[in-house]
Amino acid sequence: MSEPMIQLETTRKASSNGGPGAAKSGGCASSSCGLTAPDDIDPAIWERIKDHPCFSEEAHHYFARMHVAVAPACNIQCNYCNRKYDCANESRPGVASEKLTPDQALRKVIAVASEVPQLAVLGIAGPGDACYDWKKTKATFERVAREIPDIKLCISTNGLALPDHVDELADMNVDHVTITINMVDPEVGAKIYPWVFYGHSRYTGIEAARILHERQMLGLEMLSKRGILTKINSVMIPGVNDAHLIEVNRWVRDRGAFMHNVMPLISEPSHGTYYGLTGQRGPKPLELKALQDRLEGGAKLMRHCRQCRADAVGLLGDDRGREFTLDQIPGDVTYNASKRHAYRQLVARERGDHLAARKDAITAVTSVGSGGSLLVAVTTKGGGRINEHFGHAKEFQVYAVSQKGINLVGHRKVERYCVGGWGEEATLYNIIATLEGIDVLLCAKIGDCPKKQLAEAGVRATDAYGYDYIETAIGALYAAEFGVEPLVATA
Ligand code: CLF
Ligand code: SF4
Repeated sequence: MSEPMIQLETTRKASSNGGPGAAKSGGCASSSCGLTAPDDIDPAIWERIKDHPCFSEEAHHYFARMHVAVAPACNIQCNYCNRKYDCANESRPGVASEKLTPDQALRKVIAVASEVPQLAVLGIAGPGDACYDWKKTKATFERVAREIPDIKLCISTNGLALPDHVDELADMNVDHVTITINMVDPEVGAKIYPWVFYGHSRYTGIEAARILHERQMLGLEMLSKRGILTKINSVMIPGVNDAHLIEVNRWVRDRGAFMHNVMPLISEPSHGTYYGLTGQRGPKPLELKALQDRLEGGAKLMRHCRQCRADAVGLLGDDRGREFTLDQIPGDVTYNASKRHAYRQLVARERGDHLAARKDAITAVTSVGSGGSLLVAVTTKGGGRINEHFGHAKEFQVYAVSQKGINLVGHRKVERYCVGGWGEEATLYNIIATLEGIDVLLCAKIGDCPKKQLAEAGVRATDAYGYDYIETAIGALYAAEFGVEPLVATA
């Protein structure tokens, strides 16, 4: 296992001596700011989401989740799923995760919680359905809650068996639930679900989709009634449910959903799914973004989902699952809370500063008359800062900045450019293609060679804002581009 990161990487390298963002980073420098809810969030809700990397975009810079694949049985068939792999409702299709018994899962959670200070949430997200394979889900949560009471418990479900377990979820303090809802019209549903298994019988066609739809709506209403925060995942399937998801968004908002996460269908023929084998394509990134833009104003949108594995471990953009396979975990592992506790104290201070700096940056860009806009990619390894070198980045977070504010609009995964101290030419070529449409790339450090090739492709890359908060850097960049008044650091 690699050395855990307890410190936040906030320090500008000696060679990076300032640049436009240097004097502006940090917002309030005092550690006594503490952490209060952002202005646009009810403080009571903030308390419940502030450490959940999926339910709070801001939290995903600081906190990690881990999944344990303990519930492999499923009660429906989705046309984008091949049972050899993980549940594609929550996870990246085509991936087979390590399946565990509840006791093995407990061992793994203890090992991860002792080593990964950012860990805040334990999720059960396939393969299979956490509510249908309920005994194993429940046994896992009960064991883990006994050992690590402050870990948040989270499940993802297709919703068919959900109404049978809402009371127990509430009793177990499961405060975050995801339901995958791809349709509210059974005619659309019949094109997505060939069958469901319900009440000892198998149903097909429109009847199957109708049963699933009714159970999903009932489950959502029951969760809302008990005050459990519910996220809806929808898989965007062009030509099948893409336009229909606008109606889905309305239905779930009206029934109390906290958040809506529209995910792209991934349908590689090699995954062996019905859609993959019949040529059903997934949406292009710009089609997904266009739909998400149309959904703005309805149920709150999640735009930072990584479609992670069913055995993922770590920050959303940095899966450390391979470091924690069962064969690497001692049989007699005991929980050591010290790293998590130290990290939380550090983060509480840092986040207060980050939120203040973010607010300043957004106020600056929204309060000017410039009609300009930029699409900005950033490299980060957490902490809300531009603290990753270009050559080490495995993804770019993409922000849109305009008079509307500074908003995360997605991420783009890439292969690491620098391997063994050298940049790979073929990898750079792919990275440049991945960055299509990006105006500016901000990173902690970048060499002259990739910088020059990116510039030739129309992407201006700079490390002048290295180690600044992301929003502070983007705000300063916007100021430099469009003549906005520079930001003033809060005293
Ligand atoms: Fe896991 Fe899902 Fe809970 Fe998060 S993931 S069960 S809500 S703890 Fe998160 Fe991963 Fe996206 Fe899921 S980024 S796939 S939304
Ligand atoms: Fe596959 Fe998940 Fe659908 Fe079940 S609910 S068929 S595991 S994608």
